[in-house]
Amino acid sequence: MAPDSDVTLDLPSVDGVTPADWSARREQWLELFSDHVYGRTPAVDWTVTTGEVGAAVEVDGGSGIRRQLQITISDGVASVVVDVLLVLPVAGPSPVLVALNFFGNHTVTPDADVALPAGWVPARMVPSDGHRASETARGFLAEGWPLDTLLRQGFGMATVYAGDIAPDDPDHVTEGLLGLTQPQHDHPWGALGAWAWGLSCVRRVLAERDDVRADQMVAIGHSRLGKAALWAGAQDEGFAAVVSNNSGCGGASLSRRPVGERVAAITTSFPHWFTPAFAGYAGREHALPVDQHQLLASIAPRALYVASAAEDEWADPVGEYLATAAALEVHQALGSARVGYHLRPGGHALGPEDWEHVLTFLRHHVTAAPDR
Ligand code: GTR
Repeated sequence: MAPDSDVTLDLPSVDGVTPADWSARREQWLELFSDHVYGRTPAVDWTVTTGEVGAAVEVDGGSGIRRQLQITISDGVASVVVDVLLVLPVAGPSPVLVALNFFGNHTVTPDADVALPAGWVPARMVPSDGHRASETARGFLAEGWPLDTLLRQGFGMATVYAGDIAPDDPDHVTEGLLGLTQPQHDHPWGALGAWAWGLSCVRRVLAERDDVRADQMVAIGHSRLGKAALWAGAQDEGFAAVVSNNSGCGGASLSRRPVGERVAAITTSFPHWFTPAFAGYAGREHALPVDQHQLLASIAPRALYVASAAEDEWADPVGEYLATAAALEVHQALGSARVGYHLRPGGHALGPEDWEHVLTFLRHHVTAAPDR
């Protein structure tokens, strides 16, 4: 790990939060994140409709049921279709983890009837047909998605291809929600904002179901999708818990720490993720009026879990730890200490060890705490 800088971070203060002023403080921080980092989540009256496609299928020897839902979001002129792969324990109602995936629902399970994304997909890491989804990628990432383990522990999982909501490419990003009619203003949202909105949209749709515990919904994501999970959970109090894995810059790690990925690098490589103002803090992160510990604090008093990997220097695991520790003070001021962190050996990935710790945390602090 890179040596820690001896620069004083001088983080924006999170001192003195009380239950009485919490809602105002949190609102203020969310506004700052909107204006300077992620962009404003538009207040729009898009129509959201949901249907089920295909047959419900028994999975894991009958312990679970897999469904495919289709959410259509329309501005009256154009619409965006989001495919949801939903796996639930037969014995419900169940807590549900809501997660975006990088390459398509068909990559998280080998099951032949899971729909391929219709739109643009990245042409890296998994097989594709140019920028179109390919059958050869079916189940390609299934090892990272332990659906059977989740089912056996009583958890459901809803996953959506992030590109259904906003394709992860500056030239294609408007082929999702960013292409729908929305108010124009000085702080437009980018892909991270859209992905976060998508997570909330899925949560709201699932919360209506009898087989889902609406009070035990968890936003979870890895890396760029961990950044989106944090921003979703910070804004949407309907999430009972938020989990970020190796989310790094613009996620759980502190922007002010001069370690790993910084504003200049991230806004150059991924200009479409943030509101344009964020790039203006390149090399002058100290001028940001917020830092990421306030994002983690904004989730309080709901449960928060941050996972880091020791060799993932690009995500600055120490920065992720320091942000979590700073946020813990706010969670404690609000009477909750449901904040977890782990640092495991190894590099950038959401692997079995991460899942094990995350599920243990959720079982203890979210789903099995009748006296909370
Ligand atoms: C990297 C990016 C990180 C992180 C990562 C990922 O290229 O610099 O911010 O999001 O991608 O999503 O895997």
